[in-house]
Amino acid sequence: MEKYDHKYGAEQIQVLEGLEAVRKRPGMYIGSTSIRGLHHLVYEIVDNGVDEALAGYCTEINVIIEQGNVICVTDNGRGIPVEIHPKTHISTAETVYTVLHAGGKFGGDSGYKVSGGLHGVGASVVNALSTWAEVTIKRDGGLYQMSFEKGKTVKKLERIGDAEGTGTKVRFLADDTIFESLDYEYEVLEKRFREIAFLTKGLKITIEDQREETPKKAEFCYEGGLISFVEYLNKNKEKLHKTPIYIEKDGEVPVEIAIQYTSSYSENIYTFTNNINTIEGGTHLEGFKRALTKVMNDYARNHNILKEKDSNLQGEDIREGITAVVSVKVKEPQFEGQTKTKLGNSEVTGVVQSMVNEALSTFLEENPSVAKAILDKCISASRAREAARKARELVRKKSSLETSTLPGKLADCSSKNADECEVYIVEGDSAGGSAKQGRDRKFQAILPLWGKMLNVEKARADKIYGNDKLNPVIVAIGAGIGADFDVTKIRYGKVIIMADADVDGSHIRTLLLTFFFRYMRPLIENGNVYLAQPPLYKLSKKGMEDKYCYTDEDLEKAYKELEEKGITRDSLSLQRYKGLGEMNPEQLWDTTMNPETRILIKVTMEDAQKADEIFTLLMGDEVEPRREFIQQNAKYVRNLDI
Ligand code: 0R9
Repeated sequence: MEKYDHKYGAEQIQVLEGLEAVRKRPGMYIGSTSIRGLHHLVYEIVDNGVDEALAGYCTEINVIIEQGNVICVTDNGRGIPVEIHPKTHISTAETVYTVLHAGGKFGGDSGYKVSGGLHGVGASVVNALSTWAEVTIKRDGGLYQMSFEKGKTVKKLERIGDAEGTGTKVRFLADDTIFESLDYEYEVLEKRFREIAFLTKGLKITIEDQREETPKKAEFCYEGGLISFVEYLNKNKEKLHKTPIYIEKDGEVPVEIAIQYTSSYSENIYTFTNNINTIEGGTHLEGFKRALTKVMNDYARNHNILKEKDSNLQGEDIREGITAVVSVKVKEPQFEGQTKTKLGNSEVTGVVQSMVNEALSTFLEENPSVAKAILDKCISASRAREAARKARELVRKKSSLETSTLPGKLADCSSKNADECEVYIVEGDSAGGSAKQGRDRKFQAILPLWGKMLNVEKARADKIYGNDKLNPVIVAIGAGIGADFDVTKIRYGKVIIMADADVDGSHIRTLLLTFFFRYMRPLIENGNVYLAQPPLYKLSKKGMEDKYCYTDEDLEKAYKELEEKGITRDSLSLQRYKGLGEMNPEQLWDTTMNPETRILIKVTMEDAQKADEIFTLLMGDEVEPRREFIQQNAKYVRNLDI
């Protein structure tokens, strides 16, 4: 029997059953028990502080990753209420931490907003999934504290001293029997807090990682809110107008939008609902796009930029080069889609649409030079689209004439079942040769690429079709390109980029990923793109099976394991692979192509924003930020081929 059992009444038993359910099925509450779910715990607690900021009482939130992966979050809000709650007969603070979904309901008419959605599952879920948690509250001149183990109260809320000011501090250690790992990724948390700071004008968020000798730290506070967000996203791009366009409307569904056009060819619209990144878009995005298309066409007509004979600009013409952030607050958000990141509330479309219609047309009338710069760009995008259509027709006609002309360099596989087929896109002819010999020709195809690739960041669609480097890739995959791309037609379930672990290899990887990202995005979204990981080292010794190592850590581990078996470092011979070309076909099969033993890294879209940033940085016009990035990251580049 647990020693606290005797204290619980009927209500408390229900509470315990609730939290037990969370521990039994954590995935239902936080999505997964992977690192993603682990990070959700932190977001959950931080969100409570953000809600207090939105209510107007909190100006600062501090997050610390302490040694041992303990998380400490502090806010300077009013402090969670400490008085006995009339319904549960325990303190409100303890109620919030032990009753599922207690958050907002117990806040009364305090103005406390429930964020809901992806997070918003409540502090009690974090508590249930933590080995221990401790909450300290400063309120009414007192310092209060309570603590928990696996969601159960081990120390009830009590006043432990006096305090100046108000606020809440939460420390917790996630349960390592529930989560796959407790190793928080500083960069992921940092990025999310930057995002929250952009979305919550004026709120200061700090993060500190104390796990290593030299702690990492960052501080975010943006008085400009979404304007600062768009400026940040565009920092390496050439802007068409100096300040972002900003529109805002309060009401049932508060909407806030910032827009800035750049000379780039990509479209970057980020949408948020209650501060949650709605990666899959939804009704707010729909409303925004509709209004944007209408306002721009109306303006162009009214100012004779589009003549009577001209057809309307299409949405995609109008969105070329746009960077926008759309943020809405919805009382009862409905999230749909594969990852529950698509806003479903239908009433939001009209709200966003009419406010953008009104505010944006006023803006354009008042800022004719900005309007002209944007519309010039839209018109040239429209012309390029027309040229691209013609080029595409040509490619299509050609390929239907030259019946199933697969690229000459492609060594295709014999199976026609896309689900089991894979194509290795290999850099260089010599590696291509080894791959062709080493592969299992039943299901593995090889497409060698050579020479300098086209930089797709700097080219519009009409230059991509018919490009002699990219065309073989398009034809081999067999599902079209751009708006015509049909992921159900792909000829291979896995498109695997195999390149050396050196600078040239990384160049070709980035170029191909840029290409897929811009022109075959569903291929990435559908999880069909992979990176092969060739080994960096081979350890060998007479009479011992060769051991391949894929990272420096791998190598260290292998040395240690072998030492435990009495094999000394000196007795081993170490080969460092400089490139794929150095491996014979059999080695290439064993290490990089055999599905039983190889390591493949799946390319995900989760971070489209980050990908776009890096692509733009590495491929775009601005030289200085690129140099900075390379200098900053040079230390991470292993095995530079010098
Ligand atoms: C460090 C992370 N911060 C929090 O978890 C946190 C929750 C919280 C809060 C209130 C203020 N600050 C907070 N920080 C609060 C106070 C009052 C009303 N509503 C909210 C008030 O003073 O009247 N609460 C979150 C839920 C609750 N409080 C409540 F349900 F207990 F009211």
